[in-house]
Formats: sequence, C-alpha cells, structure tokens
Amino acid sequence: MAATTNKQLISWIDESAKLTQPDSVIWINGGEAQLAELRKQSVASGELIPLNQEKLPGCYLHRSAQNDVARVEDRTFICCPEEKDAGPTNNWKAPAEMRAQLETIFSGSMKGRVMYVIPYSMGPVGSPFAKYGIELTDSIYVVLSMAIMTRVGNSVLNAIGDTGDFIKGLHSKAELDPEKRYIAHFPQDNTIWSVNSGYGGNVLLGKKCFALRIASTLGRDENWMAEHMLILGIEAPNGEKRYIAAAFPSACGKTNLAMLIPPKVYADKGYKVWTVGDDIAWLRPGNDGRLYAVNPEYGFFGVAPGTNAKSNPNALASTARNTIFTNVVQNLDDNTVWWEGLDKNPPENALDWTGKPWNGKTAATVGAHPNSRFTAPAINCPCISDEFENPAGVPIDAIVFGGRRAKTAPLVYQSRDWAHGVFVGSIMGSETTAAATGAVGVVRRDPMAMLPFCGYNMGDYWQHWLDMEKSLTNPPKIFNVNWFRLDDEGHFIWPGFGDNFRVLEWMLRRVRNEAEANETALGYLPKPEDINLEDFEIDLAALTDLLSIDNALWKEEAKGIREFYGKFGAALPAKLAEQLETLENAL
Ligand code: GTP
Ligand code: SPV
Ligand code: MN
Repeated sequence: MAATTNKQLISWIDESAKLTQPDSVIWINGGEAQLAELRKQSVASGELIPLNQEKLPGCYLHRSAQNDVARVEDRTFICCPEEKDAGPTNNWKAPAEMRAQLETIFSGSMKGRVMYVIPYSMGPVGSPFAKYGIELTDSIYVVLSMAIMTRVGNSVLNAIGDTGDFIKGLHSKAELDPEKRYIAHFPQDNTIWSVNSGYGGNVLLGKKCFALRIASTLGRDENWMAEHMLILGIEAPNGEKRYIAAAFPSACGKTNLAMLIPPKVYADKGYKVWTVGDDIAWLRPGNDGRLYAVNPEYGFFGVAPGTNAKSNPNALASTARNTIFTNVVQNLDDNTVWWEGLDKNPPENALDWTGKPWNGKTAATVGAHPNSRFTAPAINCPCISDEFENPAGVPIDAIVFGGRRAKTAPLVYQSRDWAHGVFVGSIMGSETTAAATGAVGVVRRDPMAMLPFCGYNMGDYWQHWLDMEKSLTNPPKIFNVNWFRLDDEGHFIWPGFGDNFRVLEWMLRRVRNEAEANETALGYLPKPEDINLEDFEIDLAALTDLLSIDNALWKEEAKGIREFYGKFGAALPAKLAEQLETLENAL
C-alpha cells in the first residue's frame, strides 16, 4: 500500500509498472520487520548467503554475475537535449532515442517479479542540503543495499509530500545481459534508467547516478556543488575541529583517508580524525562566506581488498555487523569472509568470489574480485563524526585533489588561489583501477575525480567551479596530493595510510598561515623539513625526491593537458587556458 497520495509519484509508478509488468508492487517503509522478511526471501532464493551470525551478526555474502562486477562507463549515458551540453567526456544520446531503445529492453522485464518502491533521502531528511529520490527495482539486493547506503522509508514520502520534487529512478536486472546493459540519465526530467546490471555503482541509483551525475546539474543551476569527495574532521589537542574534503578517483584512497588513524606521535598528543563521508560531498556556500559540506550517504560501499586491521581498522570495524559483502571469498571452515590483503592467512577450505572451491594457500588466482566491496552502515564506524547527521554540514578549510601517479605529481602542493586550485583539479590525471570495467593502470585525465560522474559538459562544470568563488569570502585552500609515487623498483616511496596525516597537518598549518613553503611552477611545495618527521621511518632523501618536480616530465604533462583542454573548444573557461599558459611558461 502506498503511504502517499502524491499523484505525480503514483502515476509515474503506474506508468513504470505498465512498462515492466511486475506481478506486484511493494512499498519499502524503512521498518526492520519488512527488511528482515526480504533478507529471509533473498536467502531462500540464494541471492544472499547468511554468514556466521556469531562472528558477523547481520552480515551476508552476495555474488554478482561474473560479467557484472564494476561500473560500465562505456554504457553510461547523459541524455540531455543537446549533445554539446553533455560535453566531450560523456556518452550522449538524444533523450527520445534512448527512451525508445530502453523501453524495448524494460518492456516486461519484471514479469514474474516484484517491483519494490524505495523512497530514499540523500542527506539528513529535512536538511537544506537533502534531496529525495524514489528507486523502483526488481532486486532485493538493491533494496537491502539502499537501506544501508541511504535513509529509506516513509519519512521520505512525508518530506516529498505532494510535490514533484524527487528524482525518479527505474532499475531492472532484466536478464543481466551485458549487451543490453545501460545506465542512462535524463537530467532535464530528473530521471535515471538502469537496466541489465546488479552492480553497486550501476544500480544503487542514489549514489553515482543521483548524488553525482544528476546532482551536479542541480548544483550548477542552484549554486552548489556535488563532488566525488570524502569529508574528514581533524581534532587538535585543544579540541578545535577543522574539516577537509578530498577528491580522488575510484579506488584511489578516499575511504582510507576518511578513516585514518594518526601516527602514534600525533595520537599521543591528542590528535584525532573523524569521518563525515568517504565518497560523496555536497557543498554549499554558507551565510558566513565559507563552504559547508554534508555527506549525502548513510553507509559505505567500500573496496574490500587491501582493507585490514593495520591499513584501515575503522573500515574493518564498520563491516563487523549488518554488512553485505559482494564478491569476496567465503571461508567454509567458519563461514566468514576473506579477501586479498585482509591477513597473511588465506583460508584453504573456501569458495572464491565466483563460488568455486578455492584453496588460498595453493590457488593461482585471486580469491576475491579486485573490485569486491562491502556495504556497511556508517553508524558502525568507530570514528564516525558527531557532525555526520548535522543538517547544516561542516565548514571546509581545505579541498584536496589527488590521484595515482607513478612519477609526475609530487607528494603535495598547494595552489596559489581559488582559480589556480580549480586549474589544479582540472588537470588531475590518474591510473585506472578495477572500479570500472576496462584496462587497469592506464593514465587518463580525471578532472576533480569526476570524469565518469559529471552530469554535464565538463567545461561548463569548470566554469561553475570558478564562479563559486563569488559566493565564498573565505574559500577553502586547495591542495593536490599523490600517495602513489614509485621508486625504480616499482615500490611505493611514501608509506601512505596513517602517515598521510603528516601531509594533512602541513595543510592545516598552511590554512592557519603557520607553515613555510617554496613557490614553484606548480604552486607552493613544502620543504622536506616542513613535513613532521618525528618517529617516522622515511629518510630525508626519499622525502626530497617525493617533493621534487621533474621539469621534462611536466613539459610532457602540459602537452597532454593542452591536448585534453583542446577537446572542449569554446566550453573551456578562458581562466583555465590562462592558467595553462602560466604553467607552460614557468616550466
Ligand atoms: P572508491 O570507493 O572506488 O571511490 O575508492 P576509494 O577512493 O575510497 O579508495 P579506497 O580507500 O578504498 O582505496 C583503494 C585502494 O587504495 C585500496 O587497495 C587501498 O589499500 C589503497 N590505498 C589507500 N590509501 C593508500 C595509501 O595511502 N597508499 C597506498 N599505497 N595505497 C593506498
Ligand atoms: C567508485 O567507483 O568510485 C565507487 C564505487 O565508489 S561505485 O558505487 O560503484 O561507483
Ligand atoms: Mn567512489
């Protein structure tokens, strides 16, 4: 039974049901009884496998189809009326054409199935930042995952009331046919259609589809920003808290940075890190001219491999209960989970991510898929911030961009001002990861870590970033980091993880005008001695190397940037073209 009389909502659901022809329609009310019943059904059907309920209470394992393990960027479309508004970095199709094509695929796709109606909120319900969505889906996995990742239920229907103010998402697993898999966005209708996939970023429509692609277009029109950013708080020994937002591409360290534990020397002094968000930030100028951020999500959809008690104990603790694991190893001895990098003791009596028998001691192949993930409630996180539910958000002092670069980018540098900071974000490059299908380890330009997530022309998006400065009398300082420089043997030079705190601390000293820096072609770089080396194993020579700029490599880089910028034609903001010239001249 619908807990709403909203005519627009009900008629859209009727229309969608007419198209997909489910046997029945069930409204998700957000209550535990209904979710428990759905878990029971999904266990009966094999969609979820219950894990050891003593060791992992409320936890389940899910195995996706083997051809459906990551976002499909080549099948993701922005369907705005004009191709030029999607820009050169998005796939585009005319809305009518895409609708017609997808209607054929959706037609009857829910026959013999239930259509679930999920009312959900991105952001705390009622917050000035919050936006609401309705996802229609034929997947219980999607319902249960959305109930972890977003705020779900009748409170959202109440907040929507009789308005048309909600994002319409239609998802069907259909036949999971990769040839008919499409993730289509219709920004002018606030509509998302996703079909033939069951993988997170393709089907949990609140996340990348709504909170980034659609929301970025809303932000452009309403003077705010939707970004692929973590949000963390740093508490100083005197109790002062400052907030940092950081944009790194997929599988480049956002969850890890958001939950980091400061090195012992800092922890002993009383420094703490608090997590506000690990993937998405919605940012709005406040009345005081500062930039405020909320995390619109309610859970973490985190990368499993590499997560362990040393690298990210807070993420591991977050997965201790009420978590859905996707595509990890099932340890048959005690019915728990395992993945590469969890510990040095892989189970011998196990099933790999595809469900085949797997012996971790002798197997030639990995047990967990490289993009295997956990879906965990944010409130499980031991370091979740007190401000996580603050409807007004947290004030941001620093914005950090970063990617995976084996050679080029130094450990850290600071932009000269806001416009230069926008330039620094726009020229980001990073090696591709398993989070999307396609080759891994290839360097591509990924401006602001938004290449796969910007819902409109990236050139216009850069202009929007530049324009935001007008609303900010006290804008955040903008930095760039690279935790991933390699030595000649291919090892990471920087130890990363907890020690990244040393770099964050330099940034906050810069914010307070308390730290030195060298002015270079790229911007302000710390001198090696400006980074706190107390109780640290790295030697000064390595740090000097990490903070060096190879002019020849950067001249090559500038050529690549010029080529990339060339794709945008008239949409490239003049200010960014000037910034590039300044860089080229300085090199
Ligand atoms: P998405 O959820 O895809 O957006 O990824 P993310 O940006 O949250 O990345 P995540 O924190 O899950 O890290 C991805 C991978 O990078 C994991 O295998 C981590 O172990 C590794 N990683 C994270 N931080 C560091 C670091 O400081 N140094 C090194 N060398 N690796 C890191
Ligand atoms: C990413 O790929 O950046 C993710 C995972 O955070 S997904 O939700 O699939 O987009
Ligand atoms: Mn992400």
